[in-house]
Amino acid sequence: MSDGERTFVMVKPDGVQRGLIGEIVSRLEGRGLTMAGAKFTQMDDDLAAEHYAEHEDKAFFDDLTDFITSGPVFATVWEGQDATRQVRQMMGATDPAEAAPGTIRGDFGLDLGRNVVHGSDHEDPGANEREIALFFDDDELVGWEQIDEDWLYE
Ligand code: IDP
Ligand code: MG
Repeated sequence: MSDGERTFVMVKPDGVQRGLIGEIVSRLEGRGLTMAGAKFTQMDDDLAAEHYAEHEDKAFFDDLTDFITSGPVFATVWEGQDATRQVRQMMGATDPAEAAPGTIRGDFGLDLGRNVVHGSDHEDPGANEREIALFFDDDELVGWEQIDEDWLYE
């Protein structure tokens, strides 16, 4: 059985514009993770500032919040064993130039400020729950058992 950990994954405006929603969802599904929520939306300035609060003192903060609010995003929640860390591995390094081929950023990105996807940081305890709560009410999340669960987990 999965430990039922949930994590937040968002296709950023560049990923949406480049038609990568399906590709990214497909990779997460293929890995065996279970979608627990999804929302196609455009972030406003307040949500962007809250979501990226840890970076508010950084020189790139204004560019980052301008970019993340510049177009629609696809916000999702995924459930599975060690989901936060597993997704971060699938995303690759923050800078696509350093991201390994085979990772989402390594396969679809070139530039640090256009790295296609966001995922909760597994090294920041509680980041997953905090980010999920920013984007989703409890009743917008669905707990369900995937038909292949017995074949995904020992
Ligand atoms: P992460 O997205 O891999 O968790 P963070 O360090 O949390 O990386 O940074 C958040 C986002 O801010 C990154 O995904 C990237 O788009 C952007 N970013 C991070 N560092 C820089 C920088 O030095 N210059 C410009 N943008 C940056
Ligand atoms: Mg981060």
